[in-house]
This record gives sequence, C-alpha cells and structure tokens, in this order.
Amino acid sequence: MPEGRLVIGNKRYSSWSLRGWLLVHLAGLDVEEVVIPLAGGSTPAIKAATPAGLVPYLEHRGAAAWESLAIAEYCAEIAPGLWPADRVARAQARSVAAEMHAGFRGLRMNMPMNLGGHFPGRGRAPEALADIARIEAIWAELLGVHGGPFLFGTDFGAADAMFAPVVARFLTWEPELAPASRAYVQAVRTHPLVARWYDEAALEPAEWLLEKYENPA
Ligand SMILES: N[C@@H](CCC(=O)N[C@@H](CS)C(=O)NCC(=O)O)C(=O)O
Repeated sequence: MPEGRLVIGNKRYSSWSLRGWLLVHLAGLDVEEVVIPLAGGSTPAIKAATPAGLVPYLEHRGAAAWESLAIAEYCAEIAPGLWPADRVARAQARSVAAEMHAGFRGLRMNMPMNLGGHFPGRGRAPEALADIARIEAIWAELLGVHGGPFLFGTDFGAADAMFAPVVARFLTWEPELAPASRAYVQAVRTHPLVARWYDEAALEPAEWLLEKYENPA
C-alpha cells in the first residue's frame, strides 16, 4: 500500500518533475505516481491537484511538500546520503542546488526540456550561453574537487537530481560543452533512474505532444 503520492507532469517535458521524481526514488519513498500532462502553462488539472498550481508535489505519511528544493530537503531527512556527509561539501551541494532552483532562466527559456526533441545548434541566445558558462564552471569545479563521475563523487545525489534536467536540455539542444561536462552528461544520462525516466517518457501518448515544444521557434 503506497504511503502517499507524487504528482508530476509528463516525463517528456516536465523538468521540475524529473527533479522531484529522482529525489523521491533515490530516497526510496513508496508513493503512487500521478502523471498530469502539461498543457503548456497553467494546466487546470495541475492547479486542482497541487497547493501552488505546480508540479512536482509530494504527499507522504501526512506530510506535504512542494517546490523541488523543499522536496529535496524532505527526502534527505529520510535518506541523509542525498547530501554529502562532509559539512563543507554539503554547503557546496546545497548552494549549487539552490542556485539551480533560483536561476538559469536564460537556459530554461531558450532550451526547454523535450526528451524526444533534437535541436542541435539552436537556442543559443546570449542569456542561455551565459547560463551554460556558469553551469559548466560549477560542474568543472565540483567534478575536479570530488573526482566525479557525479558532482560530489561516486554517488548520484540531490545536487545531481537538480541538474539532471539541464543534462536533458544539453542532450536535446547540443550546446558546445567542455569534455568534462560531456562526461558528466553521459554519467547522468546512463544512471538507471534517469534511463528509466527517458524510457517511460518514450511511452507517453502522442496526444500529450505540444506544438510549442516539438517545433520551437
Ligand atoms: N519552483 C518550482 C517550479 C515548478 C514548475 O514550474 N513546474 C511546472 C512544470 S515543469 C509547472 O507545474 N507548470 C504549470 C503547468 O504547466 O501547468 C519547483 O521547484 O518545483
């Protein structure tokens, strides 16, 4: 019997849902998955099912959590290994997760997540390229300090979950990336949970496809 539910958008497009879903699965929560197809903004069914009108939204054993960073903290109470054990590294992990949560709008607006899309060379607006430069600097520092293949070493953690949709965007839009970033992209893409999300996205019905994401301007 599931101990709650996780409300998410459809897997092809919902980048924030990917974060929440990864965190919940990494923490091993037993929750029912409720998938609502995105309508391209202000989806009535999402408004009706969630406190803030946004996915992901988690209910678990009487607790409710929304906003992906709050879901990360909730999951990390149950699975503390989602954040690094070392205090200094943990501060770094929380900071880059918060920076991701709060920013990178240029990247998000110009290179939307579409797991089935392939738009190499497109979307390279200056504000997207500036965000990508900052993301690559974060990745380079963390991979250098902690040795990879994930941002804080051998385990895929909460910081990696926060950046997983960026990886998906990079695979779709193929901006120029440094070799270390490309290696990180591959490490994230081949993580079993990320691979499972991609596989499940590929099974979504054609009626859920949205013109604005399939044929971006
Ligand atoms: N800051 C929120 C952002 C959540 C968000 O914007 N989710 C999008 C889907 S990826 C959403 O629910 N949009 C409303 C809609 O499409 O109806 C979080 O961290 O969870």
